[in-house]
Amino acid sequence: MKQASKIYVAGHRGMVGSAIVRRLQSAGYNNIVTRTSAELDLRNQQAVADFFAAELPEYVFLAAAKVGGILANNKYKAEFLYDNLMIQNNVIHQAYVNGVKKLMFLGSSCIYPKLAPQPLKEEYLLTGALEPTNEPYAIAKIAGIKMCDAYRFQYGCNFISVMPTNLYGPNDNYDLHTSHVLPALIRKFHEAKQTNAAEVTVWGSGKPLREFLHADDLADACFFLMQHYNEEGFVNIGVGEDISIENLALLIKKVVGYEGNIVWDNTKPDGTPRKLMDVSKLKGLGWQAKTSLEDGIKAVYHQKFIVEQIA
Ligand code: GFB
Repeated sequence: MKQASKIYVAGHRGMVGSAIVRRLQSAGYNNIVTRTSAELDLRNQQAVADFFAAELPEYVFLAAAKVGGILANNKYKAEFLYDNLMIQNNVIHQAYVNGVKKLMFLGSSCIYPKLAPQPLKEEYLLTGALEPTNEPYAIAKIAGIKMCDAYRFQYGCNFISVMPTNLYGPNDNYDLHTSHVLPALIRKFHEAKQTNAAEVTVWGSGKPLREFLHADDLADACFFLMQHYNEEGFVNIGVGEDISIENLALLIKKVVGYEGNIVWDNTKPDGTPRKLMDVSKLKGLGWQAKTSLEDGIKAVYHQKFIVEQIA
């Protein structure tokens, strides 16, 4: 990938795609092609075929997806399966048809079996049943990995896959019904502090363990792997450490400076008990995350609720 190469970042308005665009631009890559979902519906086969034939990108980062937290995954199962399969089938196939030199497909740690041994090694894929709350999303992402591998095997395409752990960062979703836990808790504690609320409700038991990676670290890893990984299978991207939801809530409460109580809502699902990535493959290739969880939470909280609200 050269600085003048034509690079299509699918999903450039999302948290992941926007972080990849920032990373490319900071390295001097300025021939970046983007389309909003209003300009190009990636679920539309003909529209995607026309776009690729007209633009002929050399490299593709496939960061467009329908994503959401545990409740959104559980509620919109049909959309999570249909939208994601259509987006990735269209983009991966047209990348092949139009001779893209290299494509990176981004998945998620929820592809692993619900009760897989921890930490999650790449080889644990398809060794057990999936977590029911996000099975449709996971099935779509597993299909994406297999599609990249099949196109490599049958057509010789250099299509690679990476599986990030739970992410947070700029341009995250803060809608309390559809977001992931980290932005949801930042918003809940911030609003409770502002209104002097006596308590904040956090879903589930607080016992599940999750690993959190800053989107800028993810983008850096993607930029690195786009240059150094050219094989079938996939690479986990994570920090290699996790935290209970209870301790995450306490950390966010501290960062925000909220002094009330936490109440647990056990009617909401816990999801997978634990999904800690084994990042030895990534480390072996020469990459490691930089941002500590506390620093990352401080940065996103400051940007979202202090800087943006003053602006
Ligand atoms: O981040 P989250 O929605 O997704 O939830 P998953 C993680 C944990 O935090 C669950 C708890 O145990 C939630 O019950 N939690 C506590 C909350 N309070 C809240 C809250 O206010 N909002 C949310 N959203 N959670 C998703 C998958 O799983 O992770 C996707 O559904 C994807 O497919 C994504 O893989 C990365 O980590 O459980």
